[in-house]
Amino acid sequence: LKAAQPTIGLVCAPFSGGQPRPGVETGPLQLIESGLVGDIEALGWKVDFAGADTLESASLVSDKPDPDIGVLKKPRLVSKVNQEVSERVYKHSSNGQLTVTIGGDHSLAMGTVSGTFKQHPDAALIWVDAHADINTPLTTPSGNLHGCPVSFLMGLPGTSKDEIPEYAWIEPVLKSERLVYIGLRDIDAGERKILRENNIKAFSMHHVDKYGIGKVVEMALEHVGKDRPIHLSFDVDALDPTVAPSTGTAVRGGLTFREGHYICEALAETGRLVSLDIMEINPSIAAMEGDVQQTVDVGRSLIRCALGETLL
Ligand code: 4U7
Ligand code: MN
Ligand code: MN
Ligand code: MN
Repeated sequence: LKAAQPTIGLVCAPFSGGQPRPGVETGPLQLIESGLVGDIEALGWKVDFAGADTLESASLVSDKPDPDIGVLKKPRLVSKVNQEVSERVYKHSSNGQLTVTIGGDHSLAMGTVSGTFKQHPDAALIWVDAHADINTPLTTPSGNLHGCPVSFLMGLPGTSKDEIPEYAWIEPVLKSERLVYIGLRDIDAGERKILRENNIKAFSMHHVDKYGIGKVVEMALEHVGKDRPIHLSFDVDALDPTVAPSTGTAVRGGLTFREGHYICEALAETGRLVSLDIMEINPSIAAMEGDVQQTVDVGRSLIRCALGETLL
């Protein structure tokens, strides 16, 4: 009897409510239209995909008032969308599929990580980003929820059910020792304190320069434990802006094309990747002709590498 063909559960999350710049909600459709599903199938995977526009809550227009909670912007909408994303990711995950979620802004990781960890409570989270996205409702300087998903997943002060009942559905599933960052270079003062106080492992661009990406990924895997299922949440702004220009919060001095791809390849090689996010591609942001195509192409090739393309 032949084993069932391994399957990718593909989730499109056309959502921008976690940050102020319009356009990031069109990232997923661009990835699909450029041929992502065919890419994945060509690697031998089956693709379980409901369609690019099937997330009901993402298209909710602001016909309902959604006043700020403290400084948090669009808090109810972000919560609702993420609850739906969480259910979708969990459904794929519980069917034994490797889930790939394409965003959309990075607040969506509240949903993707919640859904993944419901099926794989012992998983590790590898967060590749220029930013730590660990602001709490009490520390966020912007009120933009794409800078806060990790704090909700860890249950940090300000995120509890009592303090913000709108997010009561998020379980604090993430332990600080199961989280590791790669690519950081723009961290807020409040975040720095949180990283230090919780002893969170973070490899900044300084560490990438010092040790090389190969050693950094090795140390990252060693830190979280070599045998765990892995959720990779990849914000394309981790890459240098010359590599991925079409994104909302670009910061110079980022990962090279190869460094970004190496991370995906090395995690594919472990055979333990259970969930992948590719977030923050914004096709409305372009300084030069070709920027959008370049960024979409990079997103596609990161996904292909994470799904085994370059394994020999
Ligand atoms: B992204 C920021 F203040 N830290 O909280 C904030 F610098 O998902 C940026 O990584 C967050 O792109 C960036 O607003 C969120 C800011
Ligand atoms: Mn970022
Ligand atoms: Mn991010
Ligand atoms: Mn961003």
